[in-house]
Amino acid sequence: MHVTTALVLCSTIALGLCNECPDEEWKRLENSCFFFSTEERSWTSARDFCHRISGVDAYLVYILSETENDFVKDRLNTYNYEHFFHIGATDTGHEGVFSWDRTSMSLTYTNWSTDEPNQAGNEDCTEMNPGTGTWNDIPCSESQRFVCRMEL
Ligand SMILES: *[C@@H]1O[C@H](CO)[C@@H](O)[C@H](O)[C@H]1NC(C)=O
Ligand SMILES: [Ca+2]
Ligand SMILES: [Ca+2]
Repeated sequence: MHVTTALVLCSTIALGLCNECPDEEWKRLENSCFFFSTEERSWTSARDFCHRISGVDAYLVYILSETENDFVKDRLNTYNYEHFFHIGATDTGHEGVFSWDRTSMSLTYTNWSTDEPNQAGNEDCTEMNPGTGTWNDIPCSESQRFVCRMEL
């Protein structure tokens, strides 16, 4: 196909067919890209980092299905279970009601660890256990690795 024709098709048929993730640090699942940090930040700082990263419209990861949860968990496994990762669920707005960092997305799918979320002390942010793929509410100030997500 002629290059110009391909460009026109890519810009007019915005189906994500021609788009790619920003760089090789992002891993793709269908039309979403996921960034797995190696540095540690508080949940709030990680959220701000995701929003700014590469100038793209990214968020702390939101997880909408078991397939997506498996995808994220499998990549966290490459860190040998040493590191728990922030995910985008928070109940800072309304204690006990979790929603995703991405605007107005409440949790349709959840995979809480047994007896979580438990609001032990003051826990309004969420991490994923890389061994099990299950979730736990934690203090937002806790510093650890994190996952960002964007749509193509
Ligand atoms: C929880 O996550 C693990 C790992 O992704 C998965 O194997 C399991 O099926 C999930 N449980 C539910 C209820 O989705
Ligand atoms: Ca809470
Ligand atoms: Ca907890």
